[in-house]
Parts: sequence; C-alpha cells; structure tokens
Amino acid sequence: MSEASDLEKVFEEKIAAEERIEPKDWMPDAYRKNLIRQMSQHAHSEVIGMQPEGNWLSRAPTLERKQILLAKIQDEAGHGLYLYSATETLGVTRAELNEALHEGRAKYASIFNYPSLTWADIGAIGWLVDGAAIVNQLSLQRNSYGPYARAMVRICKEESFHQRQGYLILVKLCEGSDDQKAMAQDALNRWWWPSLMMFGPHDAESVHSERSTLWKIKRMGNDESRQKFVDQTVAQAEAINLVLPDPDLQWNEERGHYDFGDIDWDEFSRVVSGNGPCNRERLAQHKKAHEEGEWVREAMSAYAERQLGTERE
Ligand code: FAQ
Repeated sequence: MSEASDLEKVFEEKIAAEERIEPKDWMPDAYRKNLIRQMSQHAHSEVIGMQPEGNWLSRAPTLERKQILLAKIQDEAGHGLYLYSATETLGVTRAELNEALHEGRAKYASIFNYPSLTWADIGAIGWLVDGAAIVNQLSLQRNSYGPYARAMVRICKEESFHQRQGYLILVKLCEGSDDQKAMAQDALNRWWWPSLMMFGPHDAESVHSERSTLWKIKRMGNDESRQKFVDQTVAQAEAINLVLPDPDLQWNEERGHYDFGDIDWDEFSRVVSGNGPCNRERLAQHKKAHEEGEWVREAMSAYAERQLGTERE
C-alpha cells in the first residue's frame, strides 16, 4: 500500500472511532479546505455580527443594559479570535482570511445584513440569532477537528448568556406599554425568517453537507437544526404573548414537531450574494476598521520581532 493511502486509512479510522483530528495529523486536502471555509466564515460572522448590536451601544436604555450589551459584543469579538486562531492551525494566515472576506471570496452569516432599527431588535438578536447559533454550535462541539470542537465549548456557554439577555429585553418590553409590546412584536416579525435562514439551504440543496457529515465536520443537517430551533422557540414566544409571524406554524402530532411555512429562498440568495439591506455597509465598516488597525498590527509585529531578536542575542 502506498504511503498516501496508509495516511488516508489512519485518518478514516480516527474519524470512525470518534477521535479528534489535530493540527499536526495528516488530513485530506479537501477536509482541510472545507474546514478553512466553514471555520473562517464562522469567524467572520462573529466579527461582522458585532455591527448591528454596536449600533445600539450609545442608545441602550439604562447603564446596566449598556454594560450587558458591551460585554456581549466583546464576547463576540473573542469568539472571532478563537475561531481565527483555530483556523490558522490549518495553515492559513489571518491576513489571508481577511483578504478573502474583503474580496468577497468568503461569506459570513446572512442574518447580519439586516438593520437593527429599534431597541427591541437587540432583544430579538439575542433571543433568536444567538438562540439559532447555539442549536447549530452545540452540535459542532462534537465535530472532528480538535481546535474547532474545543473552541465551541466556551463559545456555547457564552452564547447561552447572550440568548437569555436578549429574551429578557423582550420580556421587559412585553410587560410594558402597548407601544413597547408592539415594538417587540415588530422586531420578531422582522427577525424571525432571517433567523430560520441562518441554518442554510434545505439539505437537498446543501453543497457541503454530504461530505461534511461523512467527515463529522457537521453533526446535524441544516433542516434538523432548523426544526430543533423552531420547536424550542414556539413556547418561548407564547410565554411572553408574542406571535411568530407564520400562519402555517402548527404542531404536527404525527411528526412530534411543529410544521412551519416556506422560507423565501430568493431573499436568502439575494442576501448571500451581497444584495441584502446592509451588505455594503457591513463590509465597508469592516474594511475601514481593518485599515484603521494597520498601525496596531505593525506595532505588534515590530514588538514581536524585537522580542525574538533579544531572545536570539
Ligand atoms: N449565511 O452547503 P451549505 C452567530 C452558504 S454565529 C451565509 O449548506 P454548510 C453568533 C454556505 O457557506 C453565526 N451563507 O453550507 C452571533 C455555502 O457557501 P460556500 C454563524 C450561508 O457550510 C450572534 C452555501 O451557502 N454560524 O450568529 C448561510 O455545509 C449574534 C451552501 O450551504 C456559523 O457559521 C447563511 N446563513 O452549512 C454573533 C456556524 N447558510 O461556502 C453576533 C458554522 C449557508 O460554498 C451576534 N457554520 N450559506 O460559498 C455552519 O454550521 C455551516 O457553515 C452552515 C451552512 C450550517 C451555516
């Protein structure tokens, strides 16, 4: 047997035995590339995802709310950092990953191309967007690549706090005046369908699912995760008297799940291909922040080089 097929056999055996693949292990090139794609997109989502919430930092209704929101947004930056670092273990640099984002070769989650128009949107983002992210990410804790799976553990714990802080914002609004209740319902109406799109296309349309499932990069299908999210969210909406904006939503006794309406896949394609309500703004803001940070990167690498020089002397 050739050396290459020996290596491939060891890799496949590890996957079958639920062992983790680590950075120095041999792995097929397609496995490496697929991981770089998914993990870097995930990292970009965490970082771009700070923008809609950052929009409300200066207008949070109380100092306490501002502190909570600030902490949440800082957590998202941290998630981006763990994920970029984990992606770098696959032999790609952070500069290359950012370049791919800026040139439109890498994606980020479609949801962050929608505007945050009112304070209730901050509640809806925490409740729904973090809620959807957790469903997906809990399963990713069991993915086959060690650095990615381990990064997910802390990220999920933090997302859980984020989901609760968002839901609490809506609980408060729903206990308030008629205008406040209407504001909460309006935010839900606008964020519900984009949240369902976060899970990606139906499994039958998914480009990467089959390969990713075989390699245990993905542990749950897009449709299964989406269904799980719908099932858990219905009761949460009912508890605060909000109505999910879907006339087709109903419990299906036979399936033991909620049935729900069709997603507007044309809208999804538009947003993913760069033509959502805020795509240009989000990318322009990211590029601006990146350019403004140039001097920090230069200073850090000059410092690192100097340290290295001192150690060699
Ligand atoms: N948006 O073949 P599939 C968060 C693309 S973190 C944009 O099914 P896959 C925290 C997909 O990339 C949220 N593009 O792909 C937070 C592929 O295009 P490509 C992010 C999407 O990878 C909260 C094509 O469509 N979470 O929210 C989307 O097997 C609040 C075909 O799709 C993650 O990234 C989409 N929604 O399954 C932060 C989790 N869906 O690459 C701040 C990790 C699909 O060939 C505030 N990622 N596409 O050009 C995953 O689990 C997977 O990548 C999926 C997609 C499930 C998202």
